Amino acid sequence: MERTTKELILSQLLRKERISGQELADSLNISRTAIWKQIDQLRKDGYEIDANKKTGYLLLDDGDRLFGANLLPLLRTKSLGRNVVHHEETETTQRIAHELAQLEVSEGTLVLCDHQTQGRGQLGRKWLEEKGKGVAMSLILRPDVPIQTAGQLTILAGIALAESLGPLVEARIKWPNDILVSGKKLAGILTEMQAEADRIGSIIIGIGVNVNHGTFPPEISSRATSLKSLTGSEYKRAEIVARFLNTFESMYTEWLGHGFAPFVERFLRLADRKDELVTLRTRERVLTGILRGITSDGTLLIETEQGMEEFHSAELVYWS
Ligand code: BTX
Repeated sequence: MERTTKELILSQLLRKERISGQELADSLNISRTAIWKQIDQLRKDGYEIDANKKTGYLLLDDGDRLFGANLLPLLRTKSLGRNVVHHEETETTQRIAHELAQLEVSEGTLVLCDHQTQGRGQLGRKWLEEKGKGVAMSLILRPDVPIQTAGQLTILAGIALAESLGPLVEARIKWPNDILVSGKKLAGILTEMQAEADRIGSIIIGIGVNVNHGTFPPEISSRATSLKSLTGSEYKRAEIVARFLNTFESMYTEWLGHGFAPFVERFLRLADRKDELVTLRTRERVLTGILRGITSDGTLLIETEQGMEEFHSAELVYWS
């Protein structure tokens, strides 16, 4: 992927060592004036850069950007997130990930953006984002597994996300794809697949996390929350991404080798409204019952008046 001059300058500055304008100009084969223009642009983007006529430029603060070079030092993974495609602004990271998946990029390629303008939720719903406040990422995987097991990755990613945020907040999973804290939505997961006949080409796991939001648009303000609202602290978004990837990679490897069964207990510990009366909407009906858990393949178990019923695809109704 072609990197812009601005990105190339940034990756040098992210080494956090002072570098002269001449050195930068020489290494990129452009004029010092061109370097200065890009530095000015980076400052407008939120990077705090000290400039000294004699000694050159020093990055003081990375402005909490989601540039790959910010993420790399935090990763303990082998393949996940090792190839990052970063966009300042895009409509949806899912679309970019779908395009990249067609180009056969490596497994674990991660699409990140600082501002997602038309984030997608499930069933055509929208995921709302505020510039520079949240994480919007799409992870490309290429598992060689039966197509019907692909949905388990949503739950797996949910467990990884909830566990990785565990030290910060008490996160619960609303089956199958939302992360809640105190009944409000902190994060959402959207898993999409590219398949041919009965073979998975790639799976794209899209994750949105509310990190440093202070307020939300009126339509979601009563049901959304952020790490900042919950803890009173701001977080580096790259740290949240790294926490997730560092937790998820070994789970993904275990899932490829041993399937979903080893994760049922971990899910049950995090399941929201377990053993409580819930309302469930399926394509055919709306019903109530007690949420008992999931089967060894991730199917939801609800105890209704008819006995224990299994649901592969349905939605727990929390909000009208
Ligand atoms: P979902 O359909 O379960 O949730 C969408 C619903 O959640 C919306 O209808 C709205 O009520 C509420 N909502 C919208 N934005 C937020 C928010 N920021 N915080 C809390 N609640 C909200 C969940 O779908 C899956 C979302 C995945 C988003 C990621 S971001 C990266 C990737 N790219 C992309 O376009 N989508 C995914």
